[in-house]
Amino acid sequence: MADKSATTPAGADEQELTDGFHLVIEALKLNGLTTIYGVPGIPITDLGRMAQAEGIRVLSFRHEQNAGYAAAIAGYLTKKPGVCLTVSAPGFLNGLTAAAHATTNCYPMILISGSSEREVVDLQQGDYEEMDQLAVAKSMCKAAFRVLHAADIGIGVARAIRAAVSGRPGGVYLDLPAKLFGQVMNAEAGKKSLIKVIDSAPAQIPAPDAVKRALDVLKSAKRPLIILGKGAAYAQADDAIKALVEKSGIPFLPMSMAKGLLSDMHPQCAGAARSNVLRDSDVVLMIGARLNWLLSHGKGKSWGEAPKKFIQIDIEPREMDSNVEIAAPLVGDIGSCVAALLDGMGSHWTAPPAEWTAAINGKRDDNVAKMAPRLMNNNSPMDYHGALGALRTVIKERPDTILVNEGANTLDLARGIIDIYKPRKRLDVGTWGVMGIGMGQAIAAAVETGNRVLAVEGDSAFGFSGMEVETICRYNLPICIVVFNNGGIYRGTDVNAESADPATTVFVPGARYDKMMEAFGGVGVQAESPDALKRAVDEALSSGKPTLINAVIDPAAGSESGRIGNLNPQSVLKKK
Ligand code: OXT
Ligand code: ADP
Ligand code: MG
Repeated sequence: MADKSATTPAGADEQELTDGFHLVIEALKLNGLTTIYGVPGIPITDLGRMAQAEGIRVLSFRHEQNAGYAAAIAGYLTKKPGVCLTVSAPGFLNGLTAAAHATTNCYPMILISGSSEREVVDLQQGDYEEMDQLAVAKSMCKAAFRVLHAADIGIGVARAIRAAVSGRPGGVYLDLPAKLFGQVMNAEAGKKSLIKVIDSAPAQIPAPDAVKRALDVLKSAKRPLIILGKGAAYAQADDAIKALVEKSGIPFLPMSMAKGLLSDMHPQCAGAARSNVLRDSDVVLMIGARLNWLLSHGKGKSWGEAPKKFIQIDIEPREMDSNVEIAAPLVGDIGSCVAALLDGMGSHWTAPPAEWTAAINGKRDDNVAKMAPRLMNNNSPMDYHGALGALRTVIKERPDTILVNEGANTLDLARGIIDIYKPRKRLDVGTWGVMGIGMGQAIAAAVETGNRVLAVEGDSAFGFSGMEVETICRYNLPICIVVFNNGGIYRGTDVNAESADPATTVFVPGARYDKMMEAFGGVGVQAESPDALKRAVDEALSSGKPTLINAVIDPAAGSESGRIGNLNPQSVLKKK
């Protein structure tokens, strides 16, 4: 309860009082939001202190963007909004990138920022960290709210929670002006003003005729395919999805973060025959995946010439027909939609034609066999395949480890090489292909699940959030970071022939990222061969000690932009 000597309403001497600080904390706790990721400062330093004193776990980061990425992935992993707390203007803007990222990726997250005085901000009189944050947030977030009165804090938090998790999840902004925290009110009335959100993400049952339509289209298929996206992983309907895939006998293609929803070793997994299944399938059932750039918008060369019919399960009706016609839209939550399909399939479902499944399995086995020898090399300096071959074995032996992955070559090759065995064990750059998610995701994964975390990072990617190694050491988290150090963005070999400045894509050669971890009391290791890398990672994951392994990769081993070099615009003028 608040100190009664604070600014009190008339006649308040006799009453028990509360204030904005305490109401925010109580509102979060009442709704089970017991972890905050953030950076302290005016006007929210005391909010963090008090939250910690009241039993909320408050993790202080070195930069708000990383705290925001942590909150966003916490939302993905738990289906509860992850909370990020920032100071006004610049801190808010740092956190906003992550809230926008959460919205883009459909992760539930609440960005709470302190803000400056409305009266001064609105007259643009130059307040400390002045900014109309609500206006800025509106265009980047799924929803944005401001609370001006202590009595409305309960409503504000409840609205933010509902907006973040119901329907298609996303990033929500909650603006709390500095003055709000000190506002005092009667404690009993304050308690009554709080809301425990009931059924924050209600089941959305699909319409029976939509289910029938979907089953009719699926039955008509000769070469069916199921695509699982990260929405399917988020939904935590793991058993129902496995049952649907297995009952249907249809090959499935996991999108990057849906790997492991069913094991990559599952006999129906077509991950290693990606091009073929996209090109040759005739009916595609999409479960929690969008036909965006990652699926070539559902058209063009990679989808082949033959006509294709799409069935799409999504909670967001407006997703349908976003890029191509959806023959059978199935709007609802994935758990309910998959259960309805299973029900409608009855006890006799005809498996897809054997020529189709055999062709896919043949291609998959060919690709796997082609890759196998490349993964066995013990070259020094390492190439990507040798290094990732070692990490692939680590994950096979420790399938509960959560893999965080960013970079270009480091991302694209790890995605194909490292098999994932369990749901939600692969976290990566997501829909935007954003660098910088690494340390925030690693920290939240460790905090939210208690599992070991292996972060496989390009040296450029790591640099975006590298200072958080101090945070990892401070909270003593069981995170092993492997920096794939090839001395640059994509490669470390570019040369600028025109001046003494280095080329734009290269870094200091031979850098020792492992020393950064040692600086804060963690374990640093330099690994120059796949065998040494495997030994070091095993030791780190066994001990649980914060560890950074500087994995020396041949600077010439990567390719421009990894697997997406085709997206680079080309100049019609000759390169110098
Ligand atoms: O079927 P085919 O024959 O085609 O074969 C496919 C599969 O069937 C097969 N496969 C397998 N074979 C055998 N065995 C197994 N197990 C197996 N599994 C699969 O392999 C192939 C390929 O399969 P894949 O990967 O599934 O298929 P494909 O065709 O690649 O899929 C297409 C996509 C689009 C779905 C996929 O490529 C994808 O998900 N891509 C995501 C790419 C992405 O998001 N990239 C990150 C952004 S790149 C760039 O923007 C970077 N920046 C700029 C920047 C960014 N991003 N952000 C910010 C805030 N600022 C700037 C920067 C700075 S990257 C970057 C840093 C890079 O440098 P680093 O040092 O960090 O990293 P290095 O490159 O390592 O130096
Ligand atoms: P990926 O990148 O793996 O292809 P996307 O992020 O593009 O996945 O797509 C995820 C989709 O899942 C989004 O369209 C989102 O609306 C949907 N989604 C998220 N949660 C649910 C849910 N519980 N039920 C149904 N659809 C969901
Ligand atoms: Mg690199």
